[in-house]
Amino acid sequence: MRARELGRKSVVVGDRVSLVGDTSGAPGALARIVRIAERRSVLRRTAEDDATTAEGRLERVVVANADQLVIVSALADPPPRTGFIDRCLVAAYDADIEPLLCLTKADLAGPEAVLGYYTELELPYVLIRPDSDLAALRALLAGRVSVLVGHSGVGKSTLVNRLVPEADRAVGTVSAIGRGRHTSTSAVALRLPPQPDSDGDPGWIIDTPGVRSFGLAHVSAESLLHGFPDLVEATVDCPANCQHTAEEADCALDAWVASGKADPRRLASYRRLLASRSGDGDPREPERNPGDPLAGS
Ligand SMILES: Nc1nc2c(ncn2[C@@H]2O[C@H](COP(=O)(O)OP(=O)(O)OP(=O)(O)O)[C@@H](O)[C@H]2O)c(=O)[nH]1
Ligand SMILES: [Mg+2]
Repeated sequence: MRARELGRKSVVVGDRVSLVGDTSGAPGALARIVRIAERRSVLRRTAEDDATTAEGRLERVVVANADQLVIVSALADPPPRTGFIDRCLVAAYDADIEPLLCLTKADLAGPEAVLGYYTELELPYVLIRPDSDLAALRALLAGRVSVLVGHSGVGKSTLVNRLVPEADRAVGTVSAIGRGRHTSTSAVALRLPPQPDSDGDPGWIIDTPGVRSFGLAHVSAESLLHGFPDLVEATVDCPANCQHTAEEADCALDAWVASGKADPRRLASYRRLLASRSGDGDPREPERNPGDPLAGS
């Protein structure tokens, strides 16, 4: 239990804490959390993008001390949303956590459309199908604390159960309209099992509940751009105080994209994010980009 001296400070999954009391872990043992160690990283999200609304100010710490953000997206059922992935990338770079794209349900659809959108990013990725060998993923998870984030029903818990056979995470079904049922309701950190071919630390994996969106009200407009490393270079040619919106007459991003140096869909996605922060975006489907496969579904 939390000690009273912690006050309102919350303890989140991934926190390193000091315990006082009976730390045997035996049934009935009681220990108090008396101190939370300084966090190496903090992954946050807000309920909405617009910091001027109450929802936008409602900030949640997803996990502490993660080294890697595993962005889990199904290739179908539910369809991938590059706008959502872009938001996760912004959050990862903002929190100084390395991103890894994990594309599940590769048995149902090909990854070409999603990977094509990210070609200029050198974003590490893994493809997962029910029978796939997980050695490449295990190698990327080794020695680090990784947190899985993604929409409900993309297969986060299914993957955790394969990586940690005794995890016994509940797995849900995806409804006819392609939405998961929010099967997981809390984040859980699990130690990955040691691998026969390696004596190093296999790392930790954190399963989290599916999220509908990934609000970024806590990220400054300037920091949003860090989620778009393929665009960032162009902005040195922008006039002073350029906001990089479509209304800026001399924003260098337009010429950058026009000359083929970046995908126009990436610029459109960045500008959609900028707009949603000022309350101008589409609040219903903030993470959907028009170019997404099955975007109309
Ligand atoms: N075809 C196929 N189905 C999969 C794959 N991975 C997971 N599924 C199915 O997708 C459904 C949802 O999986 P879950 O693991 O519960 O998804 P989740 O991301 O944990 O969902 P929440 O806990 O609601 O956030 C289950 O019916 C799984 O069997 C895959 O690689 N291929
Ligand atoms: Mg789950």
